[in-house]
Amino acid sequence: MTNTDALYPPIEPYETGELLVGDGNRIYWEVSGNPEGKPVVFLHGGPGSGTSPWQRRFFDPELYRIVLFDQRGCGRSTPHASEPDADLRYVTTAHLIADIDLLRRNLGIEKWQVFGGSWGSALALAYAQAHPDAVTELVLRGIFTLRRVELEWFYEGGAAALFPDLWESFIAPIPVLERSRMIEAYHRRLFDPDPAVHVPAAVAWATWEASTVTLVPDAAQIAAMSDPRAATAFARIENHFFVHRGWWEEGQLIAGVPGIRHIPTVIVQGRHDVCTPMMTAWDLHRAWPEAEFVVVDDAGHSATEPATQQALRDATDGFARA
Ligand code: STX
Repeated sequence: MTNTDALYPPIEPYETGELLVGDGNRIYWEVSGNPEGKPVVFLHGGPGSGTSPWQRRFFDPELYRIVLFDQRGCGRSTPHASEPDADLRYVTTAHLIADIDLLRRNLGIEKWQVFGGSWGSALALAYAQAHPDAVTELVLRGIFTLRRVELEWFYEGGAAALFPDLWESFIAPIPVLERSRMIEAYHRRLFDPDPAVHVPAAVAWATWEASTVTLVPDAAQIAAMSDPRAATAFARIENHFFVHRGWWEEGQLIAGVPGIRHIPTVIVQGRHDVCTPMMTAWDLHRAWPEAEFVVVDDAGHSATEPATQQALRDATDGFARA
């Protein structure tokens, strides 16, 4: 699915499990690498995309104890948000932050590195701001903070300037009179219990995102993300978080930098990121000049591109060897 030449070789987990987090939710988790190594947790994007095995490979397996988990409702976690009558009442930012910290304590980890891209960068900032003493370092990629301007850019027409052809497919499931509020219009369809309504909407939503996150379209990534089950969970969970603006005050994550600025941090941003454009990484950099700021000139949004992978690997190698 992905060019992973810049990454470490494929590895399998030495331990996997399901964490009971309450509210009927079970969280799939796995640990790979060195059981005695430096702990790191990988926070996936979306929200709602789930983890993939290649994401273990950002970390030197001799030096890191690598924890991946699927956030509530997606990946191998249950109940899955693709179920026709899924109820996402217990899927909120506060729940995800509590799950991360419960997982940390269950694994017997006192402090860990937090690595997150895209939505994972927002969740990493929020987790670090809630639990600064549990975080040794942060590696943040494709910075996303769910501000109004970011959502309007990607889901309400800004990015149509660059992808007018793909935008037509994104707006197709929504009647013309509802197109001035796409996130809300999608919400009504994505949460309709009838698969004949929610599946095509979910596939259109996920296809828009999958088709615009790389410099060059990646057919395998688009196919994987437009699988009906994966697309339904991804689109529903993303849309649910966006309708609720992440349960944050506007600008809260960047305003919260003073509480975490002592944490060693690397920010990696693709220059041509259309999904989470560089304006947000720049605002974070301005608020947090001590954090190392790496702009990858030949990359878009996704962590599947080689130059971004190299920059992320440099960051994790640097922290492991410091
Ligand atoms: N969503 C950003 C995000 O986290 C606003 C994200 N978008 N696409 C992805 O993640 C994939 C890399 C899973 C395609």
